[in-house]
Amino acid sequence: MSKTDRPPQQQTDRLFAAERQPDDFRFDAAVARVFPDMIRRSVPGYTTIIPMIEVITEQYAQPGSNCYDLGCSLGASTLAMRHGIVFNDCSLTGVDNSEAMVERCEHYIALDDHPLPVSLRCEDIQETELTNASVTTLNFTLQFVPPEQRSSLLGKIAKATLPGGALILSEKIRFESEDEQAIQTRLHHEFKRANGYSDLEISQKRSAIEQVLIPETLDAHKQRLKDAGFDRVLVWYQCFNFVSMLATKAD
Ligand code: GEK
Repeated sequence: MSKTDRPPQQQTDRLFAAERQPDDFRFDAAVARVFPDMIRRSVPGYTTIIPMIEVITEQYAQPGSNCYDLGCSLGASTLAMRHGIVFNDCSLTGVDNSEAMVERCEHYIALDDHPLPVSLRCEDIQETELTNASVTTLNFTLQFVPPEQRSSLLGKIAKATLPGGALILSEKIRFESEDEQAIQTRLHHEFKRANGYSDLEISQKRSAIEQVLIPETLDAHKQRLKDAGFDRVLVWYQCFNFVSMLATKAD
C-alpha cells in the first residue's frame, strides 16, 4: 500500500475544549487533523452545500476550460467539483496557503478514484493565476481574506471567468439589523451546542476566530460581485448566518 492509499487519521475536534490562552485561529496541523469534524459541526449547511457544488459545477463547467477551488482545505469542495465535471479536457486546480491542509488534501484526492486529474497548489489565492475559467469555488474562504483585498480578488476571478461561467461563493455573513444579528448568532450557537460543543468551546473558538474571519452583509457581497464584473448574483442556500451565492457571467 503506498503512502497516499492510506486514509489520513481524522480526529474529533476538541481544540477549544480545555481552557486556553487567547490566540488567533490558524489553519495549522492541529486544525487540519480535526477539520472534517470541525467544519461539519460548526458550519450549518456544509453537508448540503458540498454535494450541491457538484450539481452546480455540472451545470456551468464548459469543455476545454479551467475550474478552480480557492481555499480548498482538505478537498471536499474540490472533489465535489471533480465529480461534477463531465468533460475530460477540463482542468481542475485546488489552492490553499496552509501546508498542513494541502499535504492532507493530496491523500484525499489520491483516495478518490475519479479519473480527472487535480492539481494542488500551496499558495495565497491572491497570487494564483486564473485563466479561461468556467467554474470557480470560494467555499467559506473569502471571509478569511482581509476585507480591503476582497475586491481585487473578485475582480481577478470575474476577469478570468468565461461568458456563461460561474463563481460559487459561500460565506458566513452578518446582518444590518442588530436584532437579526443576535437571533441568527444565537441559532448558530444552538446548532453548535446540538452538535456537542460546550459553551466554553463555543466562546473560546469565537474569540480565536473573530480577528481572522470578518463577515460582511449579503448586500455588500452582492454589490461587490456586481462591481467585479458578474452579471447576475443569487442566493441558492442560506441557513442562519451562512449563505452560498451563485454569481454568473452572461453568455
Ligand atoms: C471546503 N473550501 O471544505 N490563500 C489560500 N488559502 C486561504 C487563504 C488565502 N489567502 N485564506 C484562507 N485560506 C473548503 C473549506 S476553510 C473554511 C475552506 C473554514 C484557506 C485556509 O487555509 C483554509 O484551508 C480555507 O481557506 C478555509 O469546502 O475553515 O471555515
